[in-house]
Amino acid sequence: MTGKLNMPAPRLYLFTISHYCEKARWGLEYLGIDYDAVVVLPGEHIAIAKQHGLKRGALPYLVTDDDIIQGSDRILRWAEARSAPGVSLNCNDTEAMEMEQRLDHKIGVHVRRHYYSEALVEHSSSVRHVFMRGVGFSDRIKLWLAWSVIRNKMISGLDLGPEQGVESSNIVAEQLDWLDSLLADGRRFLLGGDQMSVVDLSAASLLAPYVLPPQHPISDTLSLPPRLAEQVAAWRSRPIMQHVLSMYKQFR
Ligand SMILES: N[C@@H](CCC(=O)N[C@@H](CS)C(=O)NCC(=O)O)C(=O)O
Repeated sequence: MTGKLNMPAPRLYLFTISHYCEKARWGLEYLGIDYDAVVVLPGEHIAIAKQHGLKRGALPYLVTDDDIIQGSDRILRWAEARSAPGVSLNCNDTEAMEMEQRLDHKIGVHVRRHYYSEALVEHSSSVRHVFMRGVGFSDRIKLWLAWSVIRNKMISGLDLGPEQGVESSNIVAEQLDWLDSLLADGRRFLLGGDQMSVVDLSAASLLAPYVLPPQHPISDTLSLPPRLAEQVAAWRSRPIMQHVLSMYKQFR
């Protein structure tokens, strides 16, 4: 992707595995904003963020000519302000913003903890495999060598384990009930109306790891660990999961 009028395109710093990063990528692309993706290694991400003057290492962030925008929600609002007339995700609608925050803080956090509590604790090479996607040979070696330290830091930093996995799974299930209830009146989109909004895009990207839509950029690389796969198979027919698949099919 290239910038316009010889201006470099903004750079989106991301982890390949992160569903928040997928949300930002999809949002930028849907809103027609050019960007260059910079895949960052876990462990190195804090130092890279510091080099950019950021206090926190959290990805995604977007580096533009004159600003750094950190957080998928802020990136989407930045992009919406620059999108072509008529192209919108309703990012500034008050109800949409409240629902997006709920999705980011409940679904986003607990889908991640649910997945990692089994995948990183019991099948950590499958997680490393995803982090390796999109990085060069020497970075792969670095990741390989540092993996046990990174894994342990993630396990303590994200508070992972069997009980925590069950706790997060229950929290996600409550949120799925809420999302199913929104769709119960037959609406096409979570916010109502006749266009995809930031609410659909957030719900879809943050829940996508459970159903791995074929249009998802890492659907061929990410695999669910066995118990999670079995649990999620029972969720697949839920209206919200069908909605996730449908949003990906139509808009990704
Ligand atoms: N609410 C934030 C969450 C971002 C977030 O938690 N990013 C994780 C990856 S999934 C991260 O970079 N963690 C590493 C860190 O915070 O140092 C967003 O929407 O961007």
